[in-house]
Amino acid sequence: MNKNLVLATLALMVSGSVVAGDKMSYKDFDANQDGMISAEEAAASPALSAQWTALDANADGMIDQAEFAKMEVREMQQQQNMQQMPPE
Ligand SMILES: [Ca+2]
Repeated sequence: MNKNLVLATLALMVSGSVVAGDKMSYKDFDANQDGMISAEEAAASPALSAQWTALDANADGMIDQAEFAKMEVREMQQQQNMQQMPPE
């Protein structure tokens, strides 16, 4: 068996699991790298499309970096709230 092929397959498995397990960043969503996330690009992520209306604050049909940053801040705050608040 080709050793290089084995190594390439392993590398692919490792990088694939990193993408699946890690939170995606703005650049990962911006597939065509035009600096904006379109609805089409957001469709790659069910979580992102589910939040699309909330994310697109100025309703121009694109999510820019400022809008994406707001979502990240909101998510961080939610996580902090969950850690701080005692269960009801
Ligand atoms: Ca927008």
